[in-house]
Amino acid sequence: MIQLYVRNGCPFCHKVIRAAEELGYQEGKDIAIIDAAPGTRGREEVLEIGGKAMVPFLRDGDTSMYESNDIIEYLRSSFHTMGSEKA
Ligand SMILES: N[C@@H](CCC(=O)N[C@@H](CS)C(=O)NCC(=O)O)C(=O)O
Repeated sequence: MIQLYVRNGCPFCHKVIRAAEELGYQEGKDIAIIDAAPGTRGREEVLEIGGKAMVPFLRDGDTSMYESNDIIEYLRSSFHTMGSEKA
């Protein structure tokens, strides 16, 4: 499942979450939304995987990325693949 690391009060994170919802991703089923606020395990994971303490951050298997616009583009292009996997 795609993992999206976010934190409260981050407008870029909210933009990505909104886009995921609009694309039809269902939280807990298609995408896991993980809190990466300072002091959380999520924050440590972002740092370990991506090397920077920045959100939003997406991980999908071996793929990982920062930048909300890139994440939205990735979600858009992955949705079809994901749909065929579910079928
Ligand atoms: N250009 C980035 C900006 C992301 C960004 O500025 N994120 C802020 C939170 S809104 C951040 O992670 N700051 C560092 C921190 O929280 O430690 C994007 O579009 O995703």
